[in-house]
Amino acid sequence: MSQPLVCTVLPTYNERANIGPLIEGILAHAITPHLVLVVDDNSPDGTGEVVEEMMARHNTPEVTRVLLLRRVGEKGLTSAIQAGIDAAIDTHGAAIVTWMDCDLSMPPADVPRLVQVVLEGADMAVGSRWVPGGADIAHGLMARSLSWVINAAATLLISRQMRDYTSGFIAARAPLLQALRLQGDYGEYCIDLLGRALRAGYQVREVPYICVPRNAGESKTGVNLWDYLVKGRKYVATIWRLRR
Ligand SMILES: Nc1nc2c(ncn2[C@@H]2O[C@H](COP(=O)(O)OP(=O)(O)OP(=O)(O)O)[C@@H](O)[C@H]2O)c(=O)[nH]1
Ligand SMILES: [Mg+2]
Repeated sequence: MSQPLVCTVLPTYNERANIGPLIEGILAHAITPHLVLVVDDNSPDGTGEVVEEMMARHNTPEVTRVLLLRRVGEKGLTSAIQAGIDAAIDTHGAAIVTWMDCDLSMPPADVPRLVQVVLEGADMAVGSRWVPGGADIAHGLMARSLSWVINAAATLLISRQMRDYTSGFIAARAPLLQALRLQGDYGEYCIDLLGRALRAGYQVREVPYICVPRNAGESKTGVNLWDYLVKGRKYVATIWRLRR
């Protein structure tokens, strides 16, 4: 029996120093036929050019392993991931789609651990910092505490089945992603997706992973408390909307 195509969608904005090692790592650890699809919002730092170099290095006339979807005049994390999911399934026929941050905080060696859980029968696997074996050694006390509070509230109000609702490190089967489209601007899309998947009865499993510090470049989320509070407000609103 032929193995299913897995596509990893990589949303990037100014990840020039990270995207090359990330793509190399994903392809080196792949356990099935694997396509890497970078969705770059025309990053001024030249991330797209690095991806083009990777395409020249890894693609052959027989096999495409790396692709670039360059969006011009459009920006946003959630819409970038959704555009990648649509291309992965509709254009390239992926059976499983995974996605992750591109700052190397989510180790590429962990992608196959998520894929394996889906191959074994789950509809969705979620990289989790908050189950035994997982950890967050990337963030300071303030960011970790806020994340802990948000996730504790989500666990309490949405479902006790999950611990890391703001993961952003996901592998899922195509039918689930065709039924549940991403909603929201930034990290709250993940709370929303997991909440709706659990409610619809999909089998969702957490896989522990250790979130490590960003390799290079700048964070787009939080440099100060105000940034976190602005984003946190949307997270809280999403949890409240999905409460049992
Ligand atoms: N295509 C696209 N990607 C984005 C956009 N904003 C952020 N990203 C990517 O989304 C991922 C997460 O961004 P990060 O800056 O790591 O933010 P974060 O993980 O929420 O914050 P930290 O915890 O501080 O790392 C990275 O791969 C970014 O390059 C965007 O507007 N468009
Ligand atoms: Mg990050």
